[in-house]
Amino acid sequence: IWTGLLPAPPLPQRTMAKQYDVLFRLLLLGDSGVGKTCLLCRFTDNEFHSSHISTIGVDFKMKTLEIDGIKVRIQIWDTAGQERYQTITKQYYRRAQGIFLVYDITSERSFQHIMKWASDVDEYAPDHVQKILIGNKSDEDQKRQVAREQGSKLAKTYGMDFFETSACTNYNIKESFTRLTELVLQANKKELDVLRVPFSEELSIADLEEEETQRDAGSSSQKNCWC
Ligand SMILES: Nc1nc2c(ncn2[C@@H]2O[C@H](COP(=O)(O)OP(=O)(O)OP(=O)(O)O)[C@@H](O)[C@H]2O)c(=O)[nH]1
Ligand SMILES: [Mg+2]
Repeated sequence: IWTGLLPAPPLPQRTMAKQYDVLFRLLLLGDSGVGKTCLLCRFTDNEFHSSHISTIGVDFKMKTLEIDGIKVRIQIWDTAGQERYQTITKQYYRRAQGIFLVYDITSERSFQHIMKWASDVDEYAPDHVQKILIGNKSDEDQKRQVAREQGSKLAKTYGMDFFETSACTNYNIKESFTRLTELVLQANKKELDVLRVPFSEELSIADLEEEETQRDAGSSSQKNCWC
């Protein structure tokens, strides 16, 4: 059947469906190899890769969650843990509203480095940024070097929530992403009330954010070419 002359279907009208109410940026930080990219892939695509392909610079994925009837679009920035990318990755701290500090329960070293990551956050992220501590690879209990209690004690010292997770078995993944998003939502409640005025205005704010995101993505892919 010749369909070449059929008109293209109309583009979906952006004004018809409200896609989200608010957009937040979350950031994944921690040493190389702790599983930041795997946590993100598990959360957004329900996938797990057993090979370690080090992230170059930064990358991001999006997901929408509904919390208390509010559609929250989260843009999750996945940073490279390798030292040589830190000049780039630090540029992303200041625009984050929530940060995951990630270590690997089979690596004492990655746990000790949390102090360094936390002090970088103090220096480069906004004051009101929400943080949670993640001890990943909880499935590898036989190789454990960091006791659960050590993680929860450190989190307490910093006043953060704490989760042990496994990107491999999908343990506590949705819970930890949802928790950080809830914290950010609570912390930004005032601004959110401003956003929740007339529907048309809400949408245009969302559109602006979307455009900004596309610009960000453009600049991030340029920065990804770091070789
Ligand atoms: N057993 C187990 N292995 C995991 C888990 N999460 C990640 N890994 C493995 O750990 C390695 C590193 O994972 P990545 O997600 O690439 O680590 P990363 O933190 O993004 O590393 P950089 O991008 O270099 O900063 C990979 O071989 C993963 O398969 C987990 O929950 N359990
Ligand atoms: Mg990575």
